[in-house]
Amino acid sequence: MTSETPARRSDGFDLLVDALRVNGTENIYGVVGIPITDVARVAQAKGLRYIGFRHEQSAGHAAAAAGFLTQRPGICLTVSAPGFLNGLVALANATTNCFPMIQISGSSDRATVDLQQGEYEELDQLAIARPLAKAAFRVERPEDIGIGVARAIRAAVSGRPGGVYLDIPGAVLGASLDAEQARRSLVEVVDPAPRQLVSQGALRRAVSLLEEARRPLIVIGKGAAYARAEDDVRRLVEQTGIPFLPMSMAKGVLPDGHPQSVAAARSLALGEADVVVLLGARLNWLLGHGRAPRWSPDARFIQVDVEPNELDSNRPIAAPLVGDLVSVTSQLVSAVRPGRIRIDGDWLQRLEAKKAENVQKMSDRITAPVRPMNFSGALGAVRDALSDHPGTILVNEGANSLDFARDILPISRPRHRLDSGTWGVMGVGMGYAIGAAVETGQSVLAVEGDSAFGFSGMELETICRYQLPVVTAILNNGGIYKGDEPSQRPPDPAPTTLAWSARYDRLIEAYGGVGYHVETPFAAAEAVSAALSAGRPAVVNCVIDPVAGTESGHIENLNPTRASAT
Ligand code: ADP
Ligand code: TZD
Ligand code: MG
Repeated sequence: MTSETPARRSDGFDLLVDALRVNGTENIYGVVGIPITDVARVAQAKGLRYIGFRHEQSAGHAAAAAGFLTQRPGICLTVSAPGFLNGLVALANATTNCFPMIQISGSSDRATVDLQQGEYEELDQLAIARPLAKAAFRVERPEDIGIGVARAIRAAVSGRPGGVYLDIPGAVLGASLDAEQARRSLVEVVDPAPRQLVSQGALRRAVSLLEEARRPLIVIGKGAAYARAEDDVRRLVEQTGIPFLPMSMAKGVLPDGHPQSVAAARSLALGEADVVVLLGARLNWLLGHGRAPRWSPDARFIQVDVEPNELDSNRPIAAPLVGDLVSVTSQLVSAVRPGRIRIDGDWLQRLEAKKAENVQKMSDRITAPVRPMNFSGALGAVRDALSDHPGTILVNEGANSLDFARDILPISRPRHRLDSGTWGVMGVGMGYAIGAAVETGQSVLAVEGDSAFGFSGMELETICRYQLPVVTAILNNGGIYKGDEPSQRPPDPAPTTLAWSARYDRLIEAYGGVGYHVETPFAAAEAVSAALSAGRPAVVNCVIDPVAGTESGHIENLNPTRASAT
């Protein structure tokens, strides 16, 4: 233990915390136990914040959120074997979403683990983490902790960001070494994510394509949000007059209320665009792989991405621009001559008309006097409450709860929306909310399906223990997608059914937070508003009609049962 270490000596615990500290780490998320408990104690003693969770997966998701929000890798600390495995979903999810994080795990004695002699928490962790992470390293000597942490940081944030695994055996943490030697082994990473400009040739190719376009479209992805490219993206959009479409976590890079947003005419914009500029967005399943029927077969693409392998992954890219978004977008802004961008006025008018039509339809759904309330009614109320708290960060997961909230809840600031992301994963809710609250100090509203919430619900205790300004609104329709499915084997409930009568509001009361149980949009608006104003931990259990919702939400086409039925 550090307090017993003579001044001239240091140890692995000290060194690990110092190695993180010299690189700007302020917060560590984790669950303690053998052999890493003292990492957390030493971190606190040296002024870092340690946030202790109830499950490593949520700690990992918090670290990933920290990475996305700060451009510094979030740190997740886990114990060996089971704790390590619990954290891996978050590490893999961070890698999939291109968020920088580092999972640092203690591990058991190498000699006995490698001979499979039945060590306490025996597992070959490095081998298991490697295929799930962007990079994976093990530190075998205390004097290598500094360089190991430096390697992990650079790997996490350089190029395409991702999750990095760093394995530190207990013996390395406990090892003692000379304090001066320890100090000299620390490494401060210089320029971990260097700027990357594109060549004039690549730029000219892109600009001439834009000048040929008649129905151009800019698609903004979460890579642009992460890159903090909002100023350059705004210049590009406003100077060219090109309509834009945000991917879900890119909402707020430009405000949803921006006149050039065609989010409310998405299908029309995708289907008819002839030249598309992708700014930090992949042509994966979320964009129909860039293919018909979602896109015109004749559309040509300009793609800005830091990862060269991303280009041509689904569809040929006519003008690749490989570099960081801030540099490349500002290069584009300087190179484009706005007078030479000629957009078909008729197309813009049709986009406007479609937007107006869809906005009206949504407004009708929100105000329809439906009882029990449905997703639209409840989320219309949440939207009203949020309008008085514009700095609130939104976390969102579920199926219908995700689809409806993405459309109904406007986001007006960059990096103010975190959601199920590229995998459509459930379980990010409380972890993302905690990470966002800790890193930014701002209020967080987590809008959760009742199923989605269950994956990380025990972290309500963490939220209360640290008194974080997190309000969780649960859209409780009594099930996964829906709560009204008849069972094939009574008295067991159907596979999609959950307890509709569950009083999630009472869960948080057990930890000292405030619970609200609401059955009308009016009550929902009052409760969310009061909870956000109080800035204290709260749960709003919104009772939604169990018949509301569709199976798999908006991605029913990916469900083999349903796809064959239609
Ligand atoms: P979305 O889901 O919002 O469409 P994706 O996660 O599919 O976004 O794509 C994000 C893309 O952004 C990835 O291909 C990633 O390589 C890229 N990216 C991440 N950071 C940067 C950056 N700083 N500069 C350029 N591209 C980036
Ligand atoms: N497990 C994990 C880790 N991720 C998943 N995406 C799923 C399971 C499958 N799944 C979905 O894709 S959405 C969902 C599950 C279980 C929950 C939907 O129910 P909900 O939302 O209550 O959260 P709605 O509003 O009822 O649709
Ligand atoms: Mg549900």
